[in-house]
Amino acid sequence: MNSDKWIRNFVDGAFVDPESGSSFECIDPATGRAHASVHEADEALVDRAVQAARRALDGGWADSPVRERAALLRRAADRIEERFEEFVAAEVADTGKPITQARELDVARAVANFRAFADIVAAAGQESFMTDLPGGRQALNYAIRKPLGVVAVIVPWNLPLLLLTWKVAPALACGNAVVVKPSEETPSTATLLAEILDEVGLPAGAYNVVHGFGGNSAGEFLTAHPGIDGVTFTGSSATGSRVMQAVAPRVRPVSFELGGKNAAVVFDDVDLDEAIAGLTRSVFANTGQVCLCTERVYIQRAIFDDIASGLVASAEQLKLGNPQDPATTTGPLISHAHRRKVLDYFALAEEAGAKVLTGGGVPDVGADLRGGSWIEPTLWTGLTNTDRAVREEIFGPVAALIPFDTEEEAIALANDTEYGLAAAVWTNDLRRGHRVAGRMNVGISWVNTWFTRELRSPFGGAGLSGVGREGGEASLHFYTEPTNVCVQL
Ligand code: NAD
Ligand code: 6OD
Repeated sequence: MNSDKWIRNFVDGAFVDPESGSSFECIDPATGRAHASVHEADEALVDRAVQAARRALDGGWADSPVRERAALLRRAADRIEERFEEFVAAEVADTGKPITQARELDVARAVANFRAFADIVAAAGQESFMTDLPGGRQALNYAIRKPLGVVAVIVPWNLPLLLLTWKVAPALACGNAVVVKPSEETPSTATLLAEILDEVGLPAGAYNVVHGFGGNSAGEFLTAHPGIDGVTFTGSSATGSRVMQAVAPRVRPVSFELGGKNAAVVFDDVDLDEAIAGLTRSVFANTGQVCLCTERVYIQRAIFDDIASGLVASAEQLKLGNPQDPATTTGPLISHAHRRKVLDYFALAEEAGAKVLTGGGVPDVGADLRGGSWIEPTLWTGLTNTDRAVREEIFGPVAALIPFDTEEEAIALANDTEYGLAAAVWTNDLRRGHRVAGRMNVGISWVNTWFTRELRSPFGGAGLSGVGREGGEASLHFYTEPTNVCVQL
């Protein structure tokens, strides 16, 4: 063990350790060195967390006034801002992501998530309907929204705090108690958040963190627990399917935000520089490890070479290196295991006839970082929609560039996938932009932008990309159970 730092579970308002004494190492992907050890929750500790959550609900949290919950969320946002650099450091250590990104995206968005859902819950109304009855009488229907209950929150490693708070903020806003299972790769910020929520006065048991892996570990212990009332999960489609099976016997509601194989469609009327800058972000942000990243770029034939050469130039300008350097743009992949998966796709693409325009291998990032899971930003031509590297999610800094001739062809190519998460349309013809964006079979379809987020809008995916939506009212719906009261007047 290279580090004395221990990351602990948080149950019933206190940091606790499991009886089993089992633990695992937390690796800094930039160096490959362990930076902390994590206590792995056993089944008994997960059970204690679920029971503590139930007690918090029954003890009054479920019935607490909305304005108090909204105020608590705002205090949490303020407190994260006060301890901003601690969160940044923790996120960088767990993920190897550039410090600039951790500041500007990950932690900033955690603050925004708490503030947004405080506002959303405070402004929420309830639907009501008058029903005409025979004889001129009427009935008044209105809905009372109660918390869903004990919510299992399972999140991945790519944007750990952003994705966690995107679920925890609305869940708490609606009066639920949560048991959080962060990714085994990135346990730190969920644990720091426990300190914050305790400091701002959240009742013991309303926020619990259990650490561990998926199968036969904390993830499965949690989803199979009879005491949970619902699961909100972000991760791969394969794991989503397993979680669905785990909750199926007790028919619990699920909200799933899963994988993507997202397309960009670039029309020949576009502003080239703007499109190249946007595509560079959408392909390479977070080293391609954002579910919304573009892995398929369809380019109208007349500008194919211009876009391809522009993208190669910008890919080659990305600065890989020390995450602590504010000039670094691109970090490593999350782990060596994930890099093996991405490199396997590199090999598969080349076997299928891909021409590698740039990248395709492992970069030399210098002696200090050589143990990290670094990979080169990569672009291919020569592949088609039938190739596995164009059909399956890779989750790395890589895209296939594919030409098209007509608008109809571009739409068909973009929609030719089992996923349905995100798309981006690049054009200077706004009528075309609206038309094509609306025909993309995805949860979010951008025009001339990427990863621009409105937290009041529904967010999620279709097909292999997920079940349900969160964001704004959609979150309020998932995290509550309505009781319709019908009164004959
Ligand atoms: P993953 O599915 O391997 O793991 C996600 C979480 O589930 C982790 O906490 C993991 O420990 C847990 N888990 C694994 N097996 C489990 C089981 N059997 N029962 C319960 N929990 C289990 O995903 P990952 O590798 O951490 O993340 C990358 C994937 O997440 C990609 O596919 C990416 O597209 C997807 N993702 C989707 C979104 C979205 O909003 N749609 C956002 C981020 C990431
Ligand atoms: O922005 C969000 O709310 C969100 N859920 C983003 C998901 C990114 C996937 O990696």
